[in-house]
Amino acid sequence: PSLQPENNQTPSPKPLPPCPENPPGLVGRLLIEFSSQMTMERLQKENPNVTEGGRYKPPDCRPRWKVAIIIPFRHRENHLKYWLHYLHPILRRQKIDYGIYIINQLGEDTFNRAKLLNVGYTEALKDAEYDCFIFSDVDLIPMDDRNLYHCYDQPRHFAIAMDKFGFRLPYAGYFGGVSGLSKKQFLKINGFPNEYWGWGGEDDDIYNRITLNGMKVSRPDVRIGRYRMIKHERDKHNEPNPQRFNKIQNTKNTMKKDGISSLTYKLVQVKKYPMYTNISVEIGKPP
Ligand code: UDH
Repeated sequence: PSLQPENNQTPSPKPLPPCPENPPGLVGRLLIEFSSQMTMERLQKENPNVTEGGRYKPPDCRPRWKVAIIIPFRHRENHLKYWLHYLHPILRRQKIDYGIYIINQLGEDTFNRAKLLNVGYTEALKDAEYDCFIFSDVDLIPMDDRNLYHCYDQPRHFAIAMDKFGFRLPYAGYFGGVSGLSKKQFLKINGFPNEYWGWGGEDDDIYNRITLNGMKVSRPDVRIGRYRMIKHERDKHNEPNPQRFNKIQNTKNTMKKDGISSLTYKLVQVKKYPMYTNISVEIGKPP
């Protein structure tokens, strides 16, 4: 009898092995600086394996999570170039299956970070079956690639040691900058609040949602969770919100009705660029 397969199709490839928990290509502490000239052309040359819309998956192993990285955004083009320049190679070394979503608030009304993050969650899920969501400010770059951008058993706070806070947590319940929740964890807290207009408080509200729902925050080692922030002045139309102190006292009452379940917005444009997907939205203004 012939040993050849009966049809002449090539045999199906072997299933990939699961990705290692500690990817061997990591380099550890990184040098991060923001003085060299950055262009999108340079980014594309540096990242030939990133596919349209800023998607990537490791060719040689099967990652446990499918990660949408969501960035709240308005008028920070220069920061975005640095973020992409540093993060694409880091995420590739980390063997992450990911897509990058920039959620751009149109118009000049008051900025609303948490509402944009809710929009990002919703829109990313229209694009692919993500089960993990990492929410990152555009100006925060990890200084160590062992800070792995996937999800964990508990909601994750990644940016625990920022240069601007002297590489320490500013307070025990800090959940700002870069955080990550699985789809299940995100839905358990009804997503993020939509009613924090202007700067501040929304991250504390999210922290409250997590603890009030019986979860706790997981964090990397303080030597690994270090970040550089690109220095900038306060943006226009993102003044500190004077209501934030009152509002974070009321999370227990507000979280059930204000969240992903009550999110409304107007999607204006989805555009896939080589290094990221841009989602432009109108999210309204404070009442
Ligand atoms: N963001 C924008 N555009 C804006 C406002 C905010 O893209 O107009 C996004 C961006 O991803 C940013 C994040 O929202 O990283 C958080 O906003 P932020 O950078 O204003 O918050 P942060 O606490 O800075 O980092 C507060 C102002 C500090 C002024 C210091 C002056 N020396």
